Amino acid sequence: MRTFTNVKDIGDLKVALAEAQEIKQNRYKYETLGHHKTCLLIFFNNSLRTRLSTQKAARNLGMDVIVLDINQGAWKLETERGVVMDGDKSEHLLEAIPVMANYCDVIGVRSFARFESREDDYTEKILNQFIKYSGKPVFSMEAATGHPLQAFADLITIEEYKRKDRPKVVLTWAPHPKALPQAVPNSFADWMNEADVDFVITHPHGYELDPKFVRGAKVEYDQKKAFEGADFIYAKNWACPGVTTPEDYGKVLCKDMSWTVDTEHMSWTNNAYFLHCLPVRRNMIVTDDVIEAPTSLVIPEAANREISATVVLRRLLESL
Ligand code: AN0
Ligand code: CP
Repeated sequence: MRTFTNVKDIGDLKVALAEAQEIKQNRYKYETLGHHKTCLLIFFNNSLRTRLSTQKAARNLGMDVIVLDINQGAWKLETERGVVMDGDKSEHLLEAIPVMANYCDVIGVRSFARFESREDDYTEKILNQFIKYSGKPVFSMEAATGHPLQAFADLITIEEYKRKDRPKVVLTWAPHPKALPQAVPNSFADWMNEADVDFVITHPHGYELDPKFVRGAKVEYDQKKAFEGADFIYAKNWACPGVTTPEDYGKVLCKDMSWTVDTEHMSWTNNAYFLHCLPVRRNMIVTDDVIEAPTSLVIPEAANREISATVVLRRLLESL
């Protein structure tokens, strides 16, 4: 595996899940694989889980790790070609990428959607420049349209907790005060569509996700109907994806608090487990009671980020 940006990169999910369990039994099983190899983690945006779990994963494999918060301490970067750089940006991404690549063997990039141009975000303009100009294996740590390390950890968690062979998994939109990217719901849909689950997406009108990720999944606009019989509820806010109304791309169209996942919502389900990628705003996305209930899996889900990252880094190391 030379890049990790979507579900196709990981191949057969059953094989990947078996590898995840193998790593979970002994996370140091491949501790010599990364000897004298350096993993560079580049953050254009904030992170708690990805920052820590990916470093831990790299160390599980014996790698050295460099973490760079590129907006703090490095030169301010221009990302557009052709710009006369007479402003506050001192360095161009087109030099910075090959320079950084000199010092490492594998590169992780976190670069959120900027909501300036749907096309730039949905063509993954920043991540693809790293893939093109670094000459190194590149993996997404949440880019403009996907967060595959999260979706892989989510699938591992569902596999561990499912009570039937083919559980019903519901992705529900929930309210949030600020515009958030579609990366998490996009990747969750990308993975659930390939997994052995009955997958349903529910959101208010106008929040339709990109068809590239929704594919054949069922979309149910009535949240209560969607929740009926659910075994897992996956809550997430996202801003308008601009599929039906391109002019609304990145806007907050709805703040309807009746979408907040509370105990009444959970009573419509088949005693479902609750999932969220975190960070979560309590009593916007989910109530205190639901996130603190024994059926809340948010902490084991976050713990599985170390496992998904270890599997992915192992595959990337094997490509060197
Ligand atoms: C980010 C998002 O919604 O994409 C990161 C989630 C893992 N969340 C926030 O910015 C709050
Ligand atoms: N879930 C997740 O990616 O969290 P961070 O943004 O804290 O890394």
